[in-house]
Amino acid sequence: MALSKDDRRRSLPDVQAFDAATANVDDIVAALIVAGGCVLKGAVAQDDLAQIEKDTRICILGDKAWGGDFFPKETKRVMGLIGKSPTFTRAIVQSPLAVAAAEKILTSTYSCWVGDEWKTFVSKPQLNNTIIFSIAPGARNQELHRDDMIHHNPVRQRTAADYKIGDDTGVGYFVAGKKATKDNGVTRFIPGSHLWGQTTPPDESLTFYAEIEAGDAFLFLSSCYHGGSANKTADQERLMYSCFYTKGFLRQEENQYLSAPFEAIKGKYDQPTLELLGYNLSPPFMGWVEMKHPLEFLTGTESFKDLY
Ligand SMILES: O=C(O)CCC(=O)C(=O)O
Ligand SMILES: [Fe+2]
Repeated sequence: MALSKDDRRRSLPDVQAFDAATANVDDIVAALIVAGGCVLKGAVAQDDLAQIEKDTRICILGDKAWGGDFFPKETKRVMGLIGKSPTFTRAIVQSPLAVAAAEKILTSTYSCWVGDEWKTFVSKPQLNNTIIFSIAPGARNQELHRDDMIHHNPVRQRTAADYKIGDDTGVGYFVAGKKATKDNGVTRFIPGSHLWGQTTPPDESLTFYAEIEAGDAFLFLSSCYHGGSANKTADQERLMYSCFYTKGFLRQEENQYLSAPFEAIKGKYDQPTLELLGYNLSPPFMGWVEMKHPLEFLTGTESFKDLY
C-alpha cells in the first residue's frame, strides 16, 4: 500500500556525507540504498576544476536557451565532454570512487542454460551521459523527476531492506564546479524517494538541498526524485559538472560514438576508459562489430575478451 505524505515526511532518511579520500565504497552503497543519495567531500582537486572550466567555458557561453520546459531558460548546458575535456573524463567520469559505487550498483550478473551448460555472464556498467549545468540568477526550480525515466524503469514501492542490487538503471555523479547552495540552485532531492512506487508523485516539501563546496560531489541513484533548483542570487553561477553511469546492456542516453567520434579521441584514452565510454562488450554478445570486440575491430588487436 502507498504511504501517506505524513508517513513519508516522518520516515525521511538521513543524508550521509563522506570524505572522498577515506570513504569505503560499501559504506557509500549502503548510504545510497537507505537515502538514494549522499555527499562525497573533496572528490575533485581545485586545479582539475579550473582546467575543466578552461576547456568548457566557451561552450557554456555559447549554449542557447532550451526550447521546451525541462530546463529554465537561464540554464546553460555543455555535453559531449569526452571529446571536449580529457580532464573532465579523468577527474569526473573515471573517479575511482564513483566508478566503484556504480560497479556495485549497476554490474549485472546473469545465468542461463545454453544446452546442458549453466552459463554465467557479467556485464559491467558504462558511461550514460556527460553534462555541465550552469544555472544563472533568475532561474526557477527545475521540476522534480527521476532520471531513470529514460530507461522506462518501473520502480516498485519497497523498503531499503527490500532494495535489490539490479533495481536501478543508473547512478548520477554531480561535482560542484563552484560552491553550490540552496540560494544559488544546488541540486535538491527527496531522500528515500528511490523506494517509492512508479505512480507516487514527487513532493516539493520533502526535498533536501545537497549543498556542496567546489570539488565536493553528490552521488545518487537514478530512481531518486531530484532537480536543479532556483537561482535566487543576483550574481552567482550554479556550476555543476555531471555524468551518469548505466548498465552495460542498456542504451546510453548520450550517444558517445556520435558526440565524440573515435577518430577524435583516438590515442587520448587508455583501454579501461574506452571500455567505460562504451567501446566494450556486455556479455553475452551485446555490442559487437563484425562479431568482434569493438576495440579489436578498431585497433586490430586480438587480445580482447570473447563475445560469449
Ligand atoms: O542541474 C541540476 O542540478 C540537475 C539537472 C538534472 O537533474 C537533469 O537535467 O536531469
Ligand atoms: Fe535529472
